[in-house]
Amino acid sequence: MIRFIHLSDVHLGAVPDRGCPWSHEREEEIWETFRRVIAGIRKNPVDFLFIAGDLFHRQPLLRELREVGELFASIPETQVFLVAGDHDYIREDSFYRSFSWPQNVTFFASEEQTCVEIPQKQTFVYGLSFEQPEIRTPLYDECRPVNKPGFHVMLAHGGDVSCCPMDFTRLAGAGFDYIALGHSHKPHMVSRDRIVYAGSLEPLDRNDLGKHGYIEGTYENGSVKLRLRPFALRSYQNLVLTVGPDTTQYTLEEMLRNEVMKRGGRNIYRIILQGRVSPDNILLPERLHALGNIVEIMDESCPDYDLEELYRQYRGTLIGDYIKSFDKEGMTVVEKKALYYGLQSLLSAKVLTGGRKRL
Ligand SMILES: [Mn+2]
Repeated sequence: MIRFIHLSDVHLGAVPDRGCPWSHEREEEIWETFRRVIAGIRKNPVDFLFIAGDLFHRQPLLRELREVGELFASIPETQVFLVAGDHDYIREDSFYRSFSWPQNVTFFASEEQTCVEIPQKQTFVYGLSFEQPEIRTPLYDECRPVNKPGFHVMLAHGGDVSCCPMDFTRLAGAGFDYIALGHSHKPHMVSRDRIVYAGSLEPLDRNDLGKHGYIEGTYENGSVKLRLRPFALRSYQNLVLTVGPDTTQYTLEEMLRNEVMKRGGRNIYRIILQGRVSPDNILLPERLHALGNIVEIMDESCPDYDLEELYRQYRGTLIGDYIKSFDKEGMTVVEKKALYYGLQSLLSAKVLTGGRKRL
C-alpha cells in the first residue's frame, strides 16, 4: 500500500486580514501549521508528499526556501513533489531557479509537463510549474499518463479562466489514478477519489469558510482512498445573531460572548445581525468588535415597525407617501435599511414638530 499526503495553497508569507489585531499572529501561524504537517510526517512517514502549487504567497525569499528545504530534508523517507503556482510562479529572477533541493525533493522547474518515475514504488508523478502569474492556455487537458502499470499521479494548479483552465470531464477520462489539484482554497472533490482540490492549509480569507487541512490518501490494488484531515488552527465562521424587540445592547453582547465561547475564541467571525429590534432600543453593533476576532459585522436587523399600521395612521402625509414608495415585494437589505432609517428620522421630526400634522 502507498500512503500519501496532498496539500496545496499554503501561502507562506501571506498576511491574512491585514489591519486586524490578529493579522501578524496568523502570518506566523501559517508557517507553524506547515511545520506541524512536516513534524507529523516525521513521526509517521508517508511515501509521498504532493504539494500542488502556491506553497508561497509570493516570490519566496532565499531564507524561506532554505527553511522549507531543511524541513523536507527532515523527512528523508518521504518523497516530496512540488510545483509552483500562480502566486509563487517561477519568475525570471526567482530563487526557485537556482535553489538546490534535498535529495528527496522533486521540484518541477518548468512550464513543460514532466513525468518522474519512482521505480521502487511503481509510481509516476507528473507536473509542471507556472513561469508566469497568468496562464490562459489549458495546459493539462491533453496530458496522458505513460502506458506502464503503476500509480499515476498528476499535480495540477489552476482551473479557472486566467489560471490554466481545465476540462474536468476530459481529465477524468485521461487515465490518471489521482489528480492532486491546487488553487481553489476550498477543499472539494471534482471527481470522487480521483480529482481533488486539497484547499488551503489554513483559511486565508474571510470567505474561506469551513474546514481546512490536507488530504490523506492511500493507493492499493488500483484504487485510491482519501480523507480530508482538518488541520488548521482557526476557521472563519459566519455567526448569525437573531435579535428581537426585547434585545438590549447587554443581551446582544452576552449572546455573542456565549457563541464565541462555544465555537472557539481563536476562530474569526463575521457577525450577521438579523431580526427586528424595538425602535426605542439603540443597539451599537460596532461595539461587538471588542468581544472576539470579529472581521466584519453585517447589520441586517430592522426596527420593529408595524408598517401597515403606520401607513393607516399617516396616509396622505409625507410619512404615508414614503412608506408607500417602498411598498413592493422582495426588497433588498439596503432598501429595507433606507426605508427604516428614513422612517426613523421622519417619525422623530414628527415628534419635534408636535405630532400628527401634515408635513
Ligand atoms: Mn493559485
